This record gives sequence, C-alpha cells and structure tokens, in this order.
Amino acid sequence: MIIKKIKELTKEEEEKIINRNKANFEEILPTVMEILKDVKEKGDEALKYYTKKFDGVEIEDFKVTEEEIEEAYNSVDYKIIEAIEKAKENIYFFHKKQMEQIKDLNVKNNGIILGQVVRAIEKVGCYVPGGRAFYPSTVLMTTIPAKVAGCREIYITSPPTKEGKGNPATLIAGDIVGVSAIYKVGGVQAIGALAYGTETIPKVDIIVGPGNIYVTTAKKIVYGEVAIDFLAGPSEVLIIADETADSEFVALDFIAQAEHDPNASCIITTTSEKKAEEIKNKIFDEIEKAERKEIILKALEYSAILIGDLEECIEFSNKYAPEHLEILTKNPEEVLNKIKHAGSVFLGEYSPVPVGDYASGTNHVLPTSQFARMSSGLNVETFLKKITFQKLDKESLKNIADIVITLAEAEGLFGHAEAVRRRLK
Ligand code: HSO
Ligand code: ZN
Repeated sequence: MIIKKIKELTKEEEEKIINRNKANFEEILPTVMEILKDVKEKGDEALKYYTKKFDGVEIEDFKVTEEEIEEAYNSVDYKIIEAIEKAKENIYFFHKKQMEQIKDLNVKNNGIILGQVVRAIEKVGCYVPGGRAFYPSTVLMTTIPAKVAGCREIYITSPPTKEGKGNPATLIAGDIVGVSAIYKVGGVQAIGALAYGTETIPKVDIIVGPGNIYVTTAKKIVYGEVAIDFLAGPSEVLIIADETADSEFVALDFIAQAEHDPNASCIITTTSEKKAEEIKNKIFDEIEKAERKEIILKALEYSAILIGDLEECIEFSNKYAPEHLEILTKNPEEVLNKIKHAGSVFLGEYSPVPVGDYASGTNHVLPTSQFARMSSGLNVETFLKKITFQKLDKESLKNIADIVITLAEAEGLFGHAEAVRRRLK
C-alpha cells in the first residue's frame, strides 16, 4: 500500500493507483467466446454442460419452482426476510422519486410540434453474482429500478449452490420484488442464455448487474445483441478525510470496502499527515481482527493513503473517478460541489458506504474502474427509452423546406429532397 504525499507520487505510482485493477479482457476472450457460441447453438444442453463443469452440479430444470421458493422461506431467519422487505421499501421510495423526474416532452419550434415519450424496455435480465458470496441485496438493486420503470418481464439468473439449489435469500428477494422467473444458472453461460435465449430461458432486451471478469467479458461481447448497463469491475472507494474526520470510521470504511474482493481498491486522501498515520495504524489493527483478513490483505495492493491539501484531494478524487466516494470533512456539501466524477457519494461521518449498499435507497450497482467519468450507476433511466416525435403542417413544412432540400442535395440524396418538395406543390 502506497502512503505518500499526492505531490510526491511518481508517475508510475499514480498510474498504478488510477488504473487500479483494470480488467484484462483479451486473455479470457477465447474461452468466453466459446462458451457463448455453445449456448447460442445448443441452448439448455450447453447450460447443463457448463453448469456441471463450473458449478459442479447437474441441473435438470434451471427455472426455480414455487416449492423451492417456499422451501427458501422456511430456511431463512425471519429477521433477514424482514430486512429485505424494509430495504425494498426504501429502494422503491428513492427510485420512484427518480421516476417522477422523468417526463414526456411536448414543445413547439418554428411552428413544428416536437416531443418525446418515455417507454420502458420490455424484457430485463438481472445477473446476480454467487460464487464467493451471494447477494440478495443485488436482487433488490437490479430489479426494483426495472419494476419502477415499468419493465414488463424481469428475470434473474444466479449461480446454483453446491447442492444445485438457488440461494435461499436470493430467491426470497426475487419473490418479494415479484419477478417473472428466477433461473439457477450463472457465469458466461447465464449471460449467453439471456442474450440469445434457450429452450427455458427467454432472450431479453437488456442485461444488468455485476459479475466476475468472465461475466463482465461476456456482457461486453453480447452488447449489440442486447443492451447492457455497464461493465462493473472490482469494488472501490475513495475517502476524502480532513483533520476533523474520525480515523477509526475511515479505517472501518476502508476495511468494509477491502473485504469485498482481493482486487478491491481503497484510497484515502487526507489533509493531515497525522491523520494519515493514525488511519494507517487503525487499518492494520482492524485487519488483525477481520473475518476476511486474507482478502483484505490482498486488496492492499491497489490501495493507498495519500496526503495533500483539500484541493489536491478533490483533484485526485476527480482523476480517480471512484465508484464510491466518502467525504468526511467539515463541510462535505461544499466538497460535493467540486466533484466531477463518482458513482455514489456519501456525505459526512455518519454515512458509511454499507448503508447505500443495502438500505438507504440509492443503488449499489455503480460504475467502477474510472467508468464513473462517463456513466451513472443503475437507475430508472437505465430501463427507459425516449422516443422522439414531431408533427408539421403544410405551413411549417414550407418554412423549413429550404434547409432540408439544400442539405439533402448536398449529400446527394435527391429522394430526401423530393419527399419534401413534392408535398409543397
Ligand atoms: N459495495 C458493493 C455492493 C454490495 N455491498 C453488495 C454489499 N453487498 C458494490 O457497490
Ligand atoms: Zn459493499
């Protein structure tokens, strides 16, 4: 882990931090392409083959049944079910407010009526990771915005457990939101199934949700066949902490992020050298006690504690474009005003990232690896399209005809020009 003044970072050090663990898609491309091709050509048969190969289980029917969901309810602590219900309410609340902001448009310019109508994407596939851990929270984060947007069919795919079942909490979350179906299939084969359709899994219009490098590469390849949200890599946080920040809180949030993934990246930028030292010591104290110590230690590779004045910290954060940004300063709103790129921002010392991960209502599927420079996290607009329209009468067509005819003829498209000219005869 690099601990240094921002000003004193070498070019190599800065690049290492900024580029963090950027995915190397090329290496695994042939493997991913082969699996996708098989799924496209052989459908369910390929899904069975790869599920046996990668998940080690034989599955006859990938679709989760009513009985399995029933069973899931009986096997999960009621407290967890209740927490899922409550989180659902908050996520609905926030995404409904987002939806209220999206309106049809109807205006007039040069006598021409111009507008747009908003329509939902019809069929959605939500990929919910399994493997290292199961994420019922990701079920809520991917399906609820689609529900609020008005998508007609919402499907979940998630890897089976070692027993060939669906993860109970994942099934319950899907049931509580009310999705069209849940399928026990993960990995590249699940992305292929959603992109091309198989005998049991319908082809969708958009695939959303995080996954490992294989899943992400598969999403990259099927883009065009279907839409995707974006390519989510290992999770990351950047914390801006001034001299008022509580070092223990900063250290805890560092750990909370690092425990996600050995490739996670946690960057602390602080205005105080004394704080940097304190935070570092607290981090290493916490690592000793941490449940997921091994993972956290590996995540130090792409992590850093950097020191600079507040402006330098902000500038560094904008360069890094973090998935999660925590601002623990005297006046966090003032800092927020200067933030150009971030997936989601957490203001002040009582707003740790885990609250957004699970329950406050904002979405936790967010752009990583600097993609926050050009993309928002998952939100209702991910699932919406805007169809523009126009209406002219003879008068307004006459008024605009010259421009159209001139440009059409300049492009050599005389048919275009004639479609206008002949109407005005
Ligand atoms: N921090 C992760 C989301 C998550 N955290 C799920 C816990 N569960 C990516 O934003
Ligand atoms: Zn998290």
